[in-house]
Amino acid sequence: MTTAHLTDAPSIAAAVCDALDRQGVVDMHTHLYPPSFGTPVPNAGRTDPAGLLLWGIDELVTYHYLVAEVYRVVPATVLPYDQFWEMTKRQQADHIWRHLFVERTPVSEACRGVLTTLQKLGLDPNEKSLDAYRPFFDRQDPSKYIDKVMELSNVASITMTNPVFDDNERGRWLADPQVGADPRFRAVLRIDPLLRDYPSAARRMNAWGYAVSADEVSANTIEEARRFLRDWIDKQKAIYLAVSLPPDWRYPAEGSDATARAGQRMLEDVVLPVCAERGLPFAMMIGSRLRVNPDLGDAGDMVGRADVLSVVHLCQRFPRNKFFVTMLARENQHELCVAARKFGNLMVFGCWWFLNNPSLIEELERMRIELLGTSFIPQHSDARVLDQLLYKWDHSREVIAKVLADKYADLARTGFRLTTDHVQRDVRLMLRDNFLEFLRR
Ligand code: FIX
Ligand code: ZN
Repeated sequence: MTTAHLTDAPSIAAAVCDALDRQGVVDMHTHLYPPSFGTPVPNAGRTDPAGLLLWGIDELVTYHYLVAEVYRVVPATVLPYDQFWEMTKRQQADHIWRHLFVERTPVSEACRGVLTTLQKLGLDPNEKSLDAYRPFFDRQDPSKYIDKVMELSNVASITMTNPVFDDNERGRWLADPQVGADPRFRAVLRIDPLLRDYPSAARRMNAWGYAVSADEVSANTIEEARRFLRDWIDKQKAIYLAVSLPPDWRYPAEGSDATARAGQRMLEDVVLPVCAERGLPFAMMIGSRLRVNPDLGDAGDMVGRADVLSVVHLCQRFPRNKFFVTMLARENQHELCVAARKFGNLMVFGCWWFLNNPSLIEELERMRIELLGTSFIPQHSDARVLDQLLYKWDHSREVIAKVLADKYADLARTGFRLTTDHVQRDVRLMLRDNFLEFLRR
C-alpha cells in the first residue's frame, strides 16, 4: 500500500478506520477460555456443566451486565432472585430477551452489544424469540467458532484470566498440564485472594503443600509463597500476574488492619520480587466494590473511587517492576493519566467494566492521547462470552476511530505531513505492540 499524505478530515477518517479494521488486536484481558477448559453450552450432545468457555445466544443474553439491567425493569418483588437463579440458562435468557429486547427498546450499551453481535453473525436482530437464533448456535463447533469469531472481530490473540484460587479452574490445570496450550490463548496468573484476604489464601496454599503461615509472614512463609507463584507461572506459562483491588486499597496500607498489612507484605516481599525476577508485569484493576447486592451474583458488584497516589507510591518504590493499571472510577482517570506521565514503568490500559461505554471511552481516549500520545493501551474487551468479542471490539474501534481522526486533523492543521504510515504505526502500537513490548521490556 502506497503511503498517502493525509490533509483533510475525510481522508484522515478513512485512513484511521482502515488501519483500525486491518489491525489484529491482542486482547490483553478477557475471561475467555479454549474448549480444553470445557463448555457448559450443549454442543454435539456434549456438555460440561462447570465448563469455562461461554459462548452462544443464551450466554450472551444472560451476561451479568444484562442481569443487572433486567432487575431494574422486573424487580425482585416480582421475580425473587432465587427463582431467577433456579431457572435454566434458556429460561433466564428468554426472560431477559422479553423484558429488555422486546417489551422495551434495547438501547443500553449491553443490549446494543447483543444486537451488533447478531448482525455481525449475519442474523436478524429483530426476532421476538430467541428460538429463532438457537439453531444457528447449535450448529457451531466450539473450536471452529472461536476461529470464526476471532476472524470476524479481527482479534489476533486472546489473553485469559486464570484465577488459581478458583477450585474449578485450578483443578483443570492440575488434571491436564496441557489444558492451556491452545496457541490462540495466553494465560494470566490471577491472584486476588493473596492480596485481598491473605489469611484464607494462606490456609489454602498450606493445604496445597506450601508451608506458609496464615498468622505470621515469616521468611519461610515468604519463600514458600514465592515458590507457589513460580510454580503456577510455570504451569500456566503466565505472561503477567493480575489482581483486582477494592476502592479502599491503599499502599502503604493504612491503619492496623492485619489482613491489609499481610496483603501488603505479600505484594512487597512475594508478588513484586517474583514478577521482577521473571520480567513479568503486574496488572492492577482497581476500584471494584464486590457484591454490594450479593443476590445479583457477578451483577452485584459496583464501582468506587480509589487512590491513585497508592499506585504512584508503588511505581516509586519498585522501579524495576512493570505495572499495568486500569481503574474503574471515572473520577480516577485524569490523575492516573498524569501519574503515567511521571513513571515509564506504569502502562495505563482499557476502559474497564462500567467505563466500557462509548461516551466514556471517547472521554478517556481523547484525554489519554492529549496527555500520553500513543503510549497507552486504549482498550481490552473483558469478554466473558466468546461472541462478545464481535461487539466489544466493533464498538470500541468505532469510538477510537472518531477520537484518532479528530486528533490527527488537529495535527494536520499544524502543517505536519501526516501519512497513512503514521496512522498504521500508531494503531499497531495501541492495539498490539504497546502490550507486547511492555511484556518484553
Ligand atoms: O475483575 C475483573 O476481571 C472484572 O472484569 C470482572 O470481575 C467483572 O465481573 C467483569 O466482567 C467486567 O467486565
Ligand atoms: Zn475482567
